[in-house]
Amino acid sequence: MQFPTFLCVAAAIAGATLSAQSTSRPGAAKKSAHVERMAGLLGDPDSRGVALRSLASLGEAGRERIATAMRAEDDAIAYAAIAEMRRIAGDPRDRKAVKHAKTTLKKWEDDCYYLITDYSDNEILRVTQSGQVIHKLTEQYGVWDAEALPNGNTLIVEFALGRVVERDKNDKILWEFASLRNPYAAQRLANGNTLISDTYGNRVIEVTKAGQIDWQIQDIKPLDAERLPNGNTLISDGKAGRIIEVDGKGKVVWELGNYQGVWDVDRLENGNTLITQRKAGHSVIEVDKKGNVVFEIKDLTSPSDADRLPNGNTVVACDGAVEVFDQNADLVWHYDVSWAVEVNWMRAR
Ligand SMILES: [Ca+2]
Ligand SMILES: [Ca+2]
Repeated sequence: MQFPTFLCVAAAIAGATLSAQSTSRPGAAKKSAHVERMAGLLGDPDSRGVALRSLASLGEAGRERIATAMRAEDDAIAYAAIAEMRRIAGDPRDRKAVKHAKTTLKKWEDDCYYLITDYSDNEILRVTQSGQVIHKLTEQYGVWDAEALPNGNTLIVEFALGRVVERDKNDKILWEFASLRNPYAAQRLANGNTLISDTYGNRVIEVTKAGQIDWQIQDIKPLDAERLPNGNTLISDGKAGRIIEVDGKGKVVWELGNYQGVWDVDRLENGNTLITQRKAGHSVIEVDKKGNVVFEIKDLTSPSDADRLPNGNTVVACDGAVEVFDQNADLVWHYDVSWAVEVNWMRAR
């Protein structure tokens, strides 16, 4: 005997509805709406902390949203999410959450990478912490500095050719500024301009996308320069072995002197300054505002660049390797490179 077709359809719909109800807990729809609402608040700095705590309390679905936020374009959202995931991993009250958070953090760490400039082998490499090369630009001659841009491109300082270029992942040049005299460093600024240490041109210049010089400071031998959050510019001046901070008018507002082969310089979040002494110094030092050395990594082989990592470790580009040191200056990571002149840690996105 055959049922009329409409009865079969009705029975199938009823069955589907019943089975859906039987597998989902009451309130699940409400909970998922809550996850969505909290995730939507992550863009608001005032609500971010509360939203993350709330997501952490909403089980695996909430934690997955935190995992997504760890890879956000916006650094502030990403770093808050990473900190929250680390907090969950360290909270022993919920063993299932700890396990999930640790797996998530491990996967994220595996996707973070170092951008390494190898001056001897003419390569710019993207290398993960497990030592896997995930991208490589070859035949990059006379390159001293490279930085990975959020758009996936690479800003490259071609020391030997006297120019700074932006290349895409297929090595195509999308932007360039030439007529430089052996520049050593460049930084892409938030406004889209590029800050260049035109070392043998004895100047630091800020150039626009259209190639206009917007700002400059002269009569120095800059090996590295970076624009600080307060708008000033931090410069290592190789001529005088000094580090200076200049304001928008070029006035020196802070200065430390007498360093041996001063090279790379970074202002740290704690207000201290990280200095790489390439030649006679062979060391990386962290100094406070008055120049007192509060941290030091000694006996390096011709270091050119050092960066402080978000976890407090320090990565250094040396002749022969890229190395990471912990807060006791003990070596915790080593990667062989012919001659690393620049390294930048990039978080997974
Ligand atoms: Ca640096
Ligand atoms: Ca660096």
